[in-house]
Amino acid sequence: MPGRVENYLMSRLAEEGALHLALIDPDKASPNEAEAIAEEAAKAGSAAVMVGGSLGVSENLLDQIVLAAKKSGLPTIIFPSNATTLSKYADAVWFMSLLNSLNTYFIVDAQMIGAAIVKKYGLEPIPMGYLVLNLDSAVGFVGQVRPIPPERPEIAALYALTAQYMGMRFVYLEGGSGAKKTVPAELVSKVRENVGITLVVGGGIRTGEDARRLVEAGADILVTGTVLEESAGKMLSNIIDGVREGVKKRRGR
Ligand code: 1GP
Repeated sequence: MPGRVENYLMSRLAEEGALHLALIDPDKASPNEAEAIAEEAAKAGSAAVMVGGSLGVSENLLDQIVLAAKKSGLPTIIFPSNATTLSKYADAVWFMSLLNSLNTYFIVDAQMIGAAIVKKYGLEPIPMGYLVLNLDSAVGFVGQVRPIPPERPEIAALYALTAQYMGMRFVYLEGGSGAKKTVPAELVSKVRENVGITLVVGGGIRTGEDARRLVEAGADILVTGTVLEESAGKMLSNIIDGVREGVKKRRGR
């Protein structure tokens, strides 16, 4: 059953057509920087703050970043890289399975171990299929990913459909944090044509134009991390304008 944060996201999505989430990596931002980014995100119109990263994340660091980000008033959602990268101060957790990992640990075992902690902390689990498209990223390496051939977007679409058929309500197309290029818009369109669940896209989004293109192609939620760290949140209004522009273009078609 959807909980409070998921319902909030879905009602904003219905109203606004597409959303932006600000990602903070505890290995890269200090609590003060996290507080500043989250405040900018709230002002600019982001829907929530995601906290997580593939390397160098401890529960203690997560706690500090979540507490700092919460001052913005935005909901905080953990973006876990492992069974114990969770914080009791967060509102929710993407309860996600790395669908195209070669290792069952990242598909279901880490989740089994983490489930006890999610329950104990009372975190709202939001079920998500996670698809990491390539190996050129920390998450691809750590998650032992089997990359999707770029010329076969239908494979990504079928993984996304699998997530939907398994009852996951969100699917995330991950291009890798700091990627030089975003997930291709054609891939997003291909997945969009095939699934009805909420489509999240992230990795390498740096400009309003990137955001517009991906939303126009059918992304429901965009995630940006690196560009916010680099600009201390200053690029946010640009990106959110791009999200809104993408919604207009999509609706005008
Ligand atoms: C990483 O998709 C997210 O998991 C965000 O990527 O840091 O490139 O914005 P960036």
